[in-house]
Amino acid sequence: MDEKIIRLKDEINSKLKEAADLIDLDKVRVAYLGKKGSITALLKGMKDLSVEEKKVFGADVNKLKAYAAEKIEEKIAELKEKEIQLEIASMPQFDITTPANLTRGSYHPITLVQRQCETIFKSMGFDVEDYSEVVTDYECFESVNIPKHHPARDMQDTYYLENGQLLKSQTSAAQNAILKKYGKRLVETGKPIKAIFPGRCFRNEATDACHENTFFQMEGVMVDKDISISNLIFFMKTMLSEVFQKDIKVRLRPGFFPFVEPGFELDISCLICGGEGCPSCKHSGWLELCPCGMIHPNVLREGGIDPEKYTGFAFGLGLTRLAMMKYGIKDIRDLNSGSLKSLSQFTDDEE
Ligand code: FA5
Repeated sequence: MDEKIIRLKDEINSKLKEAADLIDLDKVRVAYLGKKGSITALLKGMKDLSVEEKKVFGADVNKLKAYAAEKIEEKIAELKEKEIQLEIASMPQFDITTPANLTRGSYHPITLVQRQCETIFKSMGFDVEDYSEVVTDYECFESVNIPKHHPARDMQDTYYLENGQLLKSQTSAAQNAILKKYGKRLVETGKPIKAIFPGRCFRNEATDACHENTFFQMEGVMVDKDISISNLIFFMKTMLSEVFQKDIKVRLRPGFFPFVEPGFELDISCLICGGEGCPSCKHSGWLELCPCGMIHPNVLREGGIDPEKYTGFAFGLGLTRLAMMKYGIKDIRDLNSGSLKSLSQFTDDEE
């Protein structure tokens, strides 16, 4: 074999040995097999040889070319494997014998009472509706008999968007839409309107143990012929006895809301202090829980329902306060705290 070929073969072997990574290796490939590489140059230089010499020398150069290509491929595979092994070695090591953490997430106490109330009302034939959190002034106030500049607006200062919309301060904001949605069916089929609509409410107010700026309410309406205060009291009593599964002291007193006439405040005896008075009930022994009343004729009319033919009741249950009373949570602010330590203690009665 030609000496040049033998030398080149040795050279290639030692360069391949030295190549530490894929970049080095590519340099070797270009140096020997590239367009201007040494082996390519040998092949090009054969033009001056005799036919006999070409046969022998050409075969040897081609053997060397195949040898170099094969060795480069082998080295690529070796370096790639090395890189993989290095990456594996730099990865964190896991002990697969460590026992798995099987802790499950839990429902928020407000979700639990909301679901419970939904189940109770569904069993009494109520539809459950969802409603947006961003509403118009008309939905939140005007449609429920609170015209612009009405003093009742002072009780519910909320957060306004630049486009004039607002974060709903009460679930009553959905009343008008619900009356319109089911009113036609009531007139045509005589099927009463019975709906509840839970939702998050917002108020720009100072917080304390029983007031939050973000809290949940659950509105309910029922409209039919001859609906009276007795129907309202029946549904309120049923709901409370189902939620608490025990006798609780309740009081009904007159309350003013422009969208009901007459209107009531339904309070429950504070279950945190047993009615003695504590920060959770503002030291009164009673907690305002579920204002309610007979829907004002103006509200029915605005919802497309004839108040001469139909009457109805509405209530606005304070779901967040209900969760406080049901689970013995002394400070409403704990519910928005995001503290898993306190929030994960609660479970569904049916679980
Ligand atoms: C209303 O929001 C009326 N829309 C309720 C209503 C509906 C009356 C239908 C008549 C007919 P009020 O502002 O009182 O009313 O709120 C209702 C309930 O929401 C309160 O009794 C209380 O339980 C809860 N609530 C009100 N403000 C807060 C607050 N800042 N933090 C926590 N809960 C609150």
